[in-house]
Amino acid sequence: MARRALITGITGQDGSYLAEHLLSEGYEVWGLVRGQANPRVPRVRRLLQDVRLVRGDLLDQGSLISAVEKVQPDEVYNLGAISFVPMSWEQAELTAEVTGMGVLRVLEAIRVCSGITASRGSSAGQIRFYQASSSEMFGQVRETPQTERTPFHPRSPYGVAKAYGHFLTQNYRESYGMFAVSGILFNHESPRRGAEFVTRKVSLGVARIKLGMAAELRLGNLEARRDWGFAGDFVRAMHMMLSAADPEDYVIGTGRTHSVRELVEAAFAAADLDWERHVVCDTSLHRPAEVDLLCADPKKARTQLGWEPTVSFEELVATMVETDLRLLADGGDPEQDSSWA
Ligand code: NDP
Ligand code: GDR
Repeated sequence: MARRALITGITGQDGSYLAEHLLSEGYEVWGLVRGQANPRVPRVRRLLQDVRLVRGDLLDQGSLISAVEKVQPDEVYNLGAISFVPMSWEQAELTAEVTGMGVLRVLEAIRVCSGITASRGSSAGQIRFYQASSSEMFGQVRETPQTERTPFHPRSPYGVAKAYGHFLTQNYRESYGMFAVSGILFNHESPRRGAEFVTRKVSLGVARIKLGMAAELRLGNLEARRDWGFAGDFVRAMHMMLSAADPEDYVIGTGRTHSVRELVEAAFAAADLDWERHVVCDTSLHRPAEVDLLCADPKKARTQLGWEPTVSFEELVATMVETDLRLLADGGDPEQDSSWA
């Protein structure tokens, strides 16, 4: 029988790539969707025709228990979150509820549906659980590159909520013997990235300027450095973690770091444009507390899982710019995410 996976966050960037990957591995894939008329659902239905949908919300414990009961998954991937860091200052409580407490609710749904109690731990045939942890937990980094042992110092309500979910996942593993793991993923991008994140904002901005639809691109802190990889590579790592013999946490990143300035230079160069003529630095886009430098040490994932990234930073940026040039030239609407088609 095909293995069955339940993915929260199916309408997001990673949900789509993970669903495609699991389908290609022969899985039966279910996605959790919230809302009575979620505008992203038609996009999921178009792109991921073989994915089945089940209703549920990370804010609603009962709905998650019902979803796990209905789907009877072998694996649960918790990708759902409020994931845009600036929003976590504006709606800190909601971020704590969705991005932090949502992890507790999914773990509880699995625990309850599996009949696991403090005195009756988990046994063979258990549901395996993946939590989408984040390099934002490292925040003001204590060492570079960051490993599974680097201490956390989150710099946003988002990072704090992710740290809660991370420790809770570890705690359910230790308390109940659950196969529950966290992937500490560094930034990963693609043409399906939300337009609010800097890579997509830049690739769309470059495309608009190249096509004469805009003259400038307003950005915040150009000096921040990130370890940017390709989302398609990173979802493979999620699956590898749940397919491993033992439940362990892993850092996933490329091991290379670039500044936002370097990202901008590469993206404008890919369209034969001079970035200095178009980019405007806007201090209103700076964050209350910034994460200055992130760079992964993915050695554990490489040696224990055999995971390697396949797409370089330069290829990623060029692909995103080319895709957005095509999308806008064809009259596509990035708000409707036509680049998913
Ligand atoms: P996206 O922002 O693209 O997707 C977030 C998903 O969460 C959407 O499907 C959204 O669904 C869902 N969601 C939001 N609120 C709720 C809720 N109350 N109940 C159920 N689902 C909800 O994120 P990504 O795909 O980029 O990231 C996936 C996960 O990985 C996130 O948890 C993110 O924090 C984490 N992460 C991402 C990294 C990256 O670089 N992309 C790096 C490290 C971690 P809806 O359509 O209903 O809004
Ligand atoms: P990040 O991604 O906060 O790292 O979180 P984002 O792309 O939003 O920012 C990266 C860096 O770019 C700087 N920056 C800008 N960012 C945005 N969004 N818009 C701008 O105009 C701009 N100008 C400069 C930021 O200050 C920051 O330093 C992402 C999310 O996917 C999280 O959910 C995930 O956990 C982490 O990556 C790892």
